[in-house]
Amino acid sequence: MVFDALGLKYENVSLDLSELKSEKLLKVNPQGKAPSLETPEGNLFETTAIVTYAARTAGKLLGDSPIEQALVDQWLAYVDSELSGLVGALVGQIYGYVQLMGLKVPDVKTLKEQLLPKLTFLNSHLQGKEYFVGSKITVADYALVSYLYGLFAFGLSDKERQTLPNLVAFIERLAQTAEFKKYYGRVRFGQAPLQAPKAEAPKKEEKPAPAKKEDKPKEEKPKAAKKDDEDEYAEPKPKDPVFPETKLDLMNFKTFFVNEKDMDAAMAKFWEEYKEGEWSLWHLKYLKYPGECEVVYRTNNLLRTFMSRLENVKKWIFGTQFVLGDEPALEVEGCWLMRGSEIMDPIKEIDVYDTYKWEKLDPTKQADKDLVKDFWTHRKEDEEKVQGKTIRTFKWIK
Ligand SMILES: N[C@@H](CCC(=O)N[C@@H](CS)C(=O)NCC(=O)O)C(=O)O
Repeated sequence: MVFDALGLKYENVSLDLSELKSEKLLKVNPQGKAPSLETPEGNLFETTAIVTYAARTAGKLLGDSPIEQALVDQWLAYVDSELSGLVGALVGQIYGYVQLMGLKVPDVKTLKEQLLPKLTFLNSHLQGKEYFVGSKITVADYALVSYLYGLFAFGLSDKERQTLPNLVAFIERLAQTAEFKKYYGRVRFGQAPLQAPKAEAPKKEEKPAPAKKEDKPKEEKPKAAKKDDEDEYAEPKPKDPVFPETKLDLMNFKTFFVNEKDMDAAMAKFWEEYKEGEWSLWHLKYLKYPGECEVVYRTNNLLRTFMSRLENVKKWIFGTQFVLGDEPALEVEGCWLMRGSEIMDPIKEIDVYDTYKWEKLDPTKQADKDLVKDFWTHRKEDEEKVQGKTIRTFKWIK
């Protein structure tokens, strides 16, 4: 956001959690953490250092006088020391990556109790003000809104937000900027706080491995470091499905596709690597009940619930998922690449599996190839269309 606001040129590289400790990233940030910045003058880590470097380079967004500059530093330090840890732990649990990374943090309720007095303090500071420092937007505002938006959207109830009206107005003010819209889309506040998913979904009964086996499944080596017996959900892990061999490396492909600017080149590479049978392509459409999918923010909740169930199958799928159309006739649709030629059991076991219509695509048909392209090459919310319907919400399945 700050780089866009400053009009600086940059390249944004998205990484999967698993890539954080890769050799490539460790060269930029020896801690293997995001964000990190490569510059011709040297590499940087720590968000605050990165945004102040950018703002100093452009000579903007840092305050107009020594006292304003010091106040910007003050709020950046406040974000780092008072806010980021608590918000990161709370929102990180709701998003599920705290559990994925096995981090030990206090529960959501405890974190919220610690956060609410700080939010009240920030809310009072904003009384009668539009921005945190002076009368213009500064990097401090971007730092604050980055932490506050996720928390306000997914972690607080309507009632809690009502006690913090200046902060809600602040988020909505920042949300009008092109740079906010680019990263977060339209501002939306959930009706109720989202529940943090459990560390591991409770396992269903183990199914016998499929009879047909082209190649032997790899023997799972016991992982010495992981103490499953300490996990309250510890049960034998269901075996991974067995798939025919493939040369398409899904992890590399995802990184390539998501970052590639030339969509024709991205699609051409995909069709080159795609082999029917090793993989299959699916069009998904949510089966609405009357009264559902009428309002974007509620339909987003529905989409989010579905996405939160995909954690265990992500390693075998890639694609996009959308809320499409106009209120009150929205659709939730997606197009996925999936390992194997049929829908794998772990997907069929997802509790909301039956609420979608799953249509297998036939890439020998031009219309089905066009559909994949349509779903995978359009992302701009409220601007672009997919299947002739305006994109309201876009999500990668990756
Ligand atoms: N204080 C650092 C925090 C960086 C950080 O912890 N980033 C998280 C992602 S938001 C991360 O990379 N975690 C991976 C890890 O700790 O291994 C900053 O603001 O840049």
